[in-house]
Order: sequence, then structure tokens, then C-alpha cells
Amino acid sequence: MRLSQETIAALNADVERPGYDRAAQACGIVHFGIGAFHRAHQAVYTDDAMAAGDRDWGITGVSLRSGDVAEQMEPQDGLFTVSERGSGSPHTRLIGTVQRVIVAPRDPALHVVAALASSSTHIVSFTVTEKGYCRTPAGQLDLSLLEPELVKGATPSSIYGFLAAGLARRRAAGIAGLTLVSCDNLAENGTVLSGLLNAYLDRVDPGLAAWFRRECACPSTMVDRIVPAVTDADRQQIADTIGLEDAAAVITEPFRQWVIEDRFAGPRPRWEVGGAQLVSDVRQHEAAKLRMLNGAHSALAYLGLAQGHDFVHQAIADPTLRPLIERLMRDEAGVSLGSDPGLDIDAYSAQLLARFANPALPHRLAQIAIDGSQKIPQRWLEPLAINLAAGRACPATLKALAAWMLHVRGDARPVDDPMAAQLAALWQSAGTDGIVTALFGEQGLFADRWTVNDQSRALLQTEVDQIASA
Ligand code: CS2
Repeated sequence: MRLSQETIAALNADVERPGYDRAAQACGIVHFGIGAFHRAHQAVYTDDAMAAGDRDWGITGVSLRSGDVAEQMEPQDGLFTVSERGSGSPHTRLIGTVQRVIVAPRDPALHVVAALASSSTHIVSFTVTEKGYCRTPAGQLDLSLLEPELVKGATPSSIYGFLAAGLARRRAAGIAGLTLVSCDNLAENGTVLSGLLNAYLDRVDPGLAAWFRRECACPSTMVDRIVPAVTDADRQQIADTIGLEDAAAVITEPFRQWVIEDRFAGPRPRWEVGGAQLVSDVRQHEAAKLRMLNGAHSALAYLGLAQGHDFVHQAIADPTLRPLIERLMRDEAGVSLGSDPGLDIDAYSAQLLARFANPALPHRLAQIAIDGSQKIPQRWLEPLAINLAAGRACPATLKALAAWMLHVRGDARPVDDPMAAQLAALWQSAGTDGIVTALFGEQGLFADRWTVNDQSRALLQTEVDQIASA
């Protein structure tokens, strides 16, 4: 039997249930990118706020591309379970906040725009991954990716097209602005989203751009929870534990963190009830998490795959990799945060290493290796730029960078990256001797993010030569 509103009673008694009347809630949030991460993170914080008495924060999920999540969730009335796996026995909880899922490419009637324009909607949030922001390597809005939807009368396909249509409708109807909450792993994600959307609106409707600047807010947030992709075996195990089939189930670690810049255009759920931290400035939290957690994750992915590992907990247990990852985390990423990093680097590193080592949560390195071109700027290139400018060597980060370079050459395994073709072509034309310059030289692909100096070039070249000839 499948999980749904009707079958809830058949769930095993130890599964925690939503503490509110689902049917009585209006939709207050539209969320773009309703994948496993959102379901294990923001949906849970919102569920906590509603259980504490907040009302009308139901979530309309939007999938921009695939219909998979809608097929998992719609037959279940939006219900799904979150199972936490740590050292103790797993804890499972039913989440009731998601009301429906719209698959944008199958939505010619533009229900997404209607949801954005609804007066009950106050918040639009995003987990569309780094590439969902359609940026050039220098971080500008990449209009070449958006051409098709910029044609007059075209249906929107990016977050920008939908937001432009939704905001235009709100303005025309005299409805208040929105708070747009980016929950993606980008440095200063709110500021980035605001700048890119502003550039888009300036192009399509400068008056609307001015309205957006006046009426909307884009707080930055740091989000953290490790959420591996669910396998069929996990689904089977969850069905055995909860007593119902749950096609939308997610598994995650007990840890979760959400630090939110307290800058909203209108009402919001009391996410702090679920432990979210509302602060005046998230930049330090974001930089620490992106460089130390995500930076180490990406290093484990490319170095670990090259060593024949499949999972994070295996790679971090490898005695040849662990010291390197510790160095990257503490002495390179950690040090790049400055003399007043706002947290205890040693304690944070120790906590991250313990989370990576969690054997109850197999996390595929290949999942983390996806879209490296979109991830390495904020994870590695920023700290490299800061450290090298201060004269600090970064051998571990450079080793990881070399492993990524060899990964995108594409000889060992398929490369899942929006820039895969461009990177492969660059390898073809530049070869082993020219690739460092082609990527990180003064005219290189990533020159706006970081340019190699002589010392780092020599180190990087040695690593590339070594791996290439292995
Ligand atoms: C990972 C992240 O896939 C990746 O790139 O580094 O998804 C990571 O698990 C989360 O950011 C943890 O909060």
C-alpha cells in the first residue's frame, strides 16, 4: 500500500506525524527545485513551524525540468517521510508541508505564475543547484542560455522567466512584493540572485526591475544537511520500516543547519522553531561551510573516485586521503576565512570529519562530482585567491584541483557538467602542457575567479603530469 492522506493511519506508530491540520492551510511558499535536499531541509523547518502553530505556509513545489518528483509525490498527496540515519537507531518522520508539485514544462496554463502571483504567497525559495542560476564563469547572467524565453510571447523556462511573469502580475494587481530565498550553495546567494534577477528584469521590463528592487527582498542563507540520493534498496528498507511504500522518501543525517539573513519583505514562518538561526549577516557562515564542507566534499569526490572509492565514508577513511582533506579543510579553507572567522575552525573540522565518516549514510562521490565547473569557484578558487594573495601555499587544494581537471578530461568516467563539452574541447586543443593556462591563466576560462601565479602553476602542473601519466 502506498503512502497518501488516506493511508496515514496505516503508518507504523513510531513514525512522527505532522502536528497540524494539513487541509486547512493556504500555500504561502512556492519552491523551485523540489528535490531531496529541499524535502530534507526547508520542508522540515517549515513543518516544525506549522507544528508550533504557524498557519498557511503550505508549499507549492515546482520542478523546472523533469516530472519525476511530481510522479513520486502527487499520488501521495504531497506526503513523504524523512529518515535520519546516524549512530543511533534511525528516526522517521512524516512531513506534511508540500501541497502539490507543478512540472513547469507540462504547465502551459502557467499555474506556476498564478501561484507566484497569489496574495497568500509571501516567500519563493530555490534549490535549483548552482547551474540553475544560468551564470557565465565570471558570474554574470548568461543571456545566451535564456534566448529562447526572451522571445516575445515565449513560455518561461528559467527561474527568471517565471519570476518576471509572477512579479509583473503582482505589481499589476497591487499585491505586495515577495521574499526570494536562495538555498543553493553559492557565496552570498541572496545577493547573487538579486543581482541576476535585476539584470534579467532590466532587460525585459525596467519598470518591473525598479518595483522588484523596492518591494522584494533576497536574504542570503547558508543551508547544510547531507542528503544522498535515495536508491531502490533504501526505498524498500523504508517501506519495511514504516509499513507503507513511499516513492518520495528521503534519507539524511541527524544534523541540519540553516542560517538566514533576517531581511524579509513580508511575513515568514518561524523557522527558528526548528533551529534556524536568523542573523544580520550570513557571509562568514556561508564562506566557512562552502569552503570547508563543500570544498572538502569536492576534493573527496575527485581524489576519491580516482582512488577507486565509491562513497564519502570510504574516501575519508583512506589513510592517503584523510590527511590531505584535513589540511584542505583546516589549513587552507579554514585559514582563508581570516583571523576572526566567527567559528572554531578545529571544532568545526572535527564535526565535519565525523559527519563524512557516518557509515549509516552512504553518500556517492559521483553525486558530489556532478557540475564541478559550477561548484569549484566558491569552494576552491575563492580560498585559493585569498591564500595565494597572502603568500600562503595551498598544496591540498591544488591537488584536488588537478584531480578535477583530470576528471573533466573525461577519460575515466562520464562527466556530468553543463560545461563538459567546452572543457573536453579545451583539453583537446590545449593538451596536458597547456591546460593549466587554458583554465587558470590570465586569459583562462576561470580567470575572473582565480589566476595562477608561477608557484601555484608549477605545483598544479606537477600534479596534472603525475595523474595524467599514472
Ligand atoms: C555536496 C552538497 O553534492 C555536493 O556538491 O557537497 O550537496 C552537500 O552534501 C551539502 O551542501 C551539505 O549541506
